[in-house]
Amino acid sequence: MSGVSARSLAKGSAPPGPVPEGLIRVYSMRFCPFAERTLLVLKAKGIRHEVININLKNKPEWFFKKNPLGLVPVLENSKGQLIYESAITCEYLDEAYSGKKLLPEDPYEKACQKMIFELFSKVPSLVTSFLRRQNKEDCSGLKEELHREFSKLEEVLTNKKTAFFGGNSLSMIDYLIWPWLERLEALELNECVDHTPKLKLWMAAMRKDPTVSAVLIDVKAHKGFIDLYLQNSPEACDYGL
Ligand SMILES: N[C@@H](CCC(=O)N[C@@H](CS)C(=O)NCC(=O)O)C(=O)O
Repeated sequence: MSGVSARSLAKGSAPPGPVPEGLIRVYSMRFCPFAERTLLVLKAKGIRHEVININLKNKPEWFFKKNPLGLVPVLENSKGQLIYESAITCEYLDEAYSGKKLLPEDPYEKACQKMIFELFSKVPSLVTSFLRRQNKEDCSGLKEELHREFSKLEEVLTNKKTAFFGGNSLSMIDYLIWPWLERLEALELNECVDHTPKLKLWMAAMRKDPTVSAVLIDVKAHKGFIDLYLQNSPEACDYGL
């Protein structure tokens, strides 16, 4: 019952048992961009993990004991410790596990990544507003706002003169931003990056990364999920299974 492609657990399901020694568990939802951050970091660092998908349209009662906010992602380790909020889960994984360090050691470089994270911070809610808009509602304002937010990211890449946001190799900040850019095509929002050539090159480079390509969901599946999600279907989280 665990695994990245397993059906989600819903209201009435039995709570999962303790996490086996040597594993970490992530409560996720297959199409959640926040949970994708955590999955990217788990994969990039080669951390042994299990995935339990949660039906977010019909949450199990026990899930609120894992995260009082009722949101995915949540990590649970074999000591029963729980960590929620995607950026916190990613930083925790980077600190708690050996292997490739995704956040820089240098305090200034680390601060730079956090500042870029703040520059990006309006994008998730803009994308959600776009997704939830009523069918015929004019979305040109939202598109303009996204256009402006992406200009800020373009400026970072232009000033840094590097292929990735943390330098010339991929690091934590790239994984934190990527899931929303992955969804642009499925949301028919590609025009919002027409004016940002460096961001487009970054997107192409991201797609080539083995971690990103392993975790990536294709456009058709994203669209299938979005259709069911907009219909408020309890099957949305399990689209395609
Ligand atoms: N700030 C949270 C946001 C997580 C979030 O919004 N997750 C969504 C799925 S993409 C969720 O769990 N939604 C359930 C709900 O809103 O009830 C984070 O960074 O982890």
